[in-house]
Amino acid sequence: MRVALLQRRAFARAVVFAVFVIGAVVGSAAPAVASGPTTLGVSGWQVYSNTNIFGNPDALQIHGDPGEYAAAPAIPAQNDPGWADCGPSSPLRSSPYNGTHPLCPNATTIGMAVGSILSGCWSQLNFTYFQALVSIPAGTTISQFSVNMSGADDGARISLVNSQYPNGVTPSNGYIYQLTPQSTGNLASYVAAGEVNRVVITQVDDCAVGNNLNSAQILLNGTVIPPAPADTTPPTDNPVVSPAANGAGWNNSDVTVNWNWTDSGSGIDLSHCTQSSASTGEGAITLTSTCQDIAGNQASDSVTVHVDKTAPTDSPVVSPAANGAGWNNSDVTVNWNWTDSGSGIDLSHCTQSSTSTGEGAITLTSTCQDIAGNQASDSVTVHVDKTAPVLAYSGNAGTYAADQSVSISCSASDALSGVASSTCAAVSGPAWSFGLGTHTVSATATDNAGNTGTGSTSFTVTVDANSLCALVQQFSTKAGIANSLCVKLQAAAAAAARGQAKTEANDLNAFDNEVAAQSGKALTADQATLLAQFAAAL
Ligand SMILES: [Ca+2]
Ligand SMILES: [Ca+2]
Ligand SMILES: [Ca+2]
Ligand SMILES: [Ca+2]
Repeated sequence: MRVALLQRRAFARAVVFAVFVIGAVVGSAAPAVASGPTTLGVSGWQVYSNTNIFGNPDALQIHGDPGEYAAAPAIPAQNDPGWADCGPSSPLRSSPYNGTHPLCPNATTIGMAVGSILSGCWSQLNFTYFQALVSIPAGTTISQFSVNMSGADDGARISLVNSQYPNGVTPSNGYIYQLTPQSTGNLASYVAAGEVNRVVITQVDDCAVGNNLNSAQILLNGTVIPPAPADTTPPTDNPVVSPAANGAGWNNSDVTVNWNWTDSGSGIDLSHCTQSSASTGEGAITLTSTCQDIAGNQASDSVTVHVDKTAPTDSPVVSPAANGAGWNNSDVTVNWNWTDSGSGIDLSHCTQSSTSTGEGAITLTSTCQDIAGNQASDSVTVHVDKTAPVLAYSGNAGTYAADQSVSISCSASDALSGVASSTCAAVSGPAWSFGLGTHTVSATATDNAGNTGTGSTSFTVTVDANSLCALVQQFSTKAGIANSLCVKLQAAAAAAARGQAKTEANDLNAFDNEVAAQSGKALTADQATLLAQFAAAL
């Protein structure tokens, strides 16, 4: 009686404890979610044998009490290599009893009945794990789900992993132990249709001599789920490249392939399927995905993408080349010489050459696109001056009397490249010094672009009696001589005005004689010669 009372109190406590273990992390990847199975079925059980012995943290002497699982190691991941198929050749466990007996000789029901590796009861614990994969087609109504067990020595709990509980859940009504039925409660709310649900049993042994889980079967809506039909067909895929290649088959950014694996039988095993792959780098890149269904059939697929992320580059050549001062004096053509090491340049989207028009600083621009759609642009500024410098003479009176002064200035200007060199020179001096008659001066100027301009101007030097008289007055060192010579010139002019050519000739002859007489005296010899020449022109 006293034991019975203790057990009732412990049962109440265990229920409270169980509430807290809902959602316990079981350390496993979620099984397949997408592209779910089409046939209801359950895989054979697998076993994970753990021969470690743990201290029992649970003071209650109830076989399989939920408090004992606080000592249990984490549930092994679904693909942990320690899992072994149940069946006649399942692993043996070294133990003092039934040491040669397979751990779980029946893949459908487990059928574990081996000796305990513990010594005594209550103080030591040993845990054994079993897992099965339940494929439930989409659209299946799930009103009841349970794991029905028998001969559980000493207890067991159920954990479920699916898309709803990717980290696993251990429902409070998923425990069986002394004083409870050998079947879980209804776990329907923890199960998902349209995918593979992983069912894990953690079996605990807390007392020698036996260590048993005679039978474990999974029920859906009151019926034992049948073994999954043989699935010998590997998954198939429907790869979608994103972003899609352009019409020429090229991408200009990294590419992602979503493989879209589906499996018509047991469903794909997400933990063994590459869902998407992303390219890195450039060039022809082959992306590969492998995928396995729950039955272990494997498929693989590859997609080759062509990625070019690098824009074309150019090597512009200016023709004709600018001179040393950076100027051209004719229209300039730039050959851009675009190249592309990836997809190649798209000629229909590349300016191959550009030619300037007009003058000044002219910026020529070219854009170029490669086949993958990467665009580049470049500019070259050329300096064009086609206009020659302008030469201008100023201050030219046109006609100068012999005693006047000539002062003509010359300027060269260039509005674009500027004057580089010029022969432009001022013309200045006494009119007599240029000699009688018409004189033409000219000059050239070259700009920095190499254009040459020319300019010229003309003036005429004349003489009459008055201007020759003025010249005599400038030359003669003696005023009396100058006066005498001027009287002769004025007399000649008066005679000419009267039409008396003979008298005029006599007067000029007298002028010449006096000039000759004064050569080397009041006049220099050169002055005398020049005055005689000018008088002859009257
Ligand atoms: Ca036992
Ligand atoms: Ca398949
Ligand atoms: Ca490129
Ligand atoms: Ca110019």
